[in-house]
Amino acid sequence: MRSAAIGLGLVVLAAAGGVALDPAGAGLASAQSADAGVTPTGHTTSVDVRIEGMRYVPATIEVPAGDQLLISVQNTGEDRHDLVLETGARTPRLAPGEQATLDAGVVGRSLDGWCSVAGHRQMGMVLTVNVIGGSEHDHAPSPTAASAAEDLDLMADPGPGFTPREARLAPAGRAKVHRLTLTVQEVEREVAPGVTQRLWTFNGTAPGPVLRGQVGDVFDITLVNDGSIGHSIDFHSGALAPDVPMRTIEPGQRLVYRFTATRAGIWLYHCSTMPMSLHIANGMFGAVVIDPPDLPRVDHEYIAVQSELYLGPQNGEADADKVLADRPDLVVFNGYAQQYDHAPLTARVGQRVRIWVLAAGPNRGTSFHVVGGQFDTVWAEGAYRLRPGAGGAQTLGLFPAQGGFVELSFPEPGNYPFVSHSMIDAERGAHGVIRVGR
Ligand SMILES: [Cu+2]
Repeated sequence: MRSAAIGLGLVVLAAAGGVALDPAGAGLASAQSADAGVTPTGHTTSVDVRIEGMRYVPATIEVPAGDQLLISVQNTGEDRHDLVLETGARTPRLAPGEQATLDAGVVGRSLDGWCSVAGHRQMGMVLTVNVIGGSEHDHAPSPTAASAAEDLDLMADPGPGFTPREARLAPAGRAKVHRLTLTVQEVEREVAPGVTQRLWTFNGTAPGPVLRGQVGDVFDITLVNDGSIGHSIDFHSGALAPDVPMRTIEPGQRLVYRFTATRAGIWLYHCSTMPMSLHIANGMFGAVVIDPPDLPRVDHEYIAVQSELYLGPQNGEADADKVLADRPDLVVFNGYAQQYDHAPLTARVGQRVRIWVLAAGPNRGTSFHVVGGQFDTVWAEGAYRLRPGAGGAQTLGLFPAQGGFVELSFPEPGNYPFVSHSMIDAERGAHGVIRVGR
């Protein structure tokens, strides 16, 4: 029993180490689909491919029809990568400096290859195997699972397990040093009625936790990567050299990121591992609120972080092709489509309400508007744009990664929707309600 367990451990270790050759399994399986009925020559073609950054060098390799193809892959980059052929033959994930040999079997047709780390193929990590004297390159796309967007119905009610994300923003408190561990966790979360995605999160939610403090506070953050690929974090709320604290860490690793919040704002934090578009789209973002000095007390303080979702299959990760094409299925506040239609924010007539807004993206800004309301106060990107006694404002316009707050009070009871007045985004889920009572 004990020796069997140890033996198994060794095999797994060797595969995870990335240097193990799998002479039988992968090679035989791929030979059946790569040979296209060609007569084997009995020769072997060996090719060296280096990974440099997000590229295979060379990116095109040639093999005579009927030869067995061995591809030696050396990862000279700084992140983990692999090489997968359309036949399913693959290397393990290779850490920087590691090497593995992929046995493509006997090759009788041209083949596509790519890196299977999320988003890397879309960033150009593709390899073409051209066969000389074989059949034409078959560009049949690999079959993909149906998108969860097909199950999307924004008129539907959320499931019985639905709990709205708390939009009420707690006061900053008195601590001058904020110590927090942010753990990257891959979790399945409902993002719209009937639609669940496998998100990459900071501490299990997207957006991640809201941090709040005063100008001069120190934030001592430990990032732990419990995910399955490399991740990182970038806090806009502190100025520092990004080289070390914003580095990508591999699963199982941790880093310490310490910054001083020297300026007020509602600041974005996000994973900055490539492709950032995909890492943010799949849940890796959040807000740091640093209060302007002498921020007045109000009756209600809310926060709305807007982001997009590019739906992959049910329970799957974001669709990297949709991210690349800038085609979101949903635009949402605080991670769930129209959640405050189902669970409205509340206020009373005449009370002052402050709403902090952050456009987390990855790609879309917001034109934040309250239907039936007018803002008498607008603060954005470090300064008041409008204060009571001057004019009024109808929207808070924010580019991606910008933030601010608005203040207003309501003249009479009713249900006041809040939206991004980029109307297609309101119709894609950036919509909620403030229920105003007497
Ligand atoms: Cu990430």
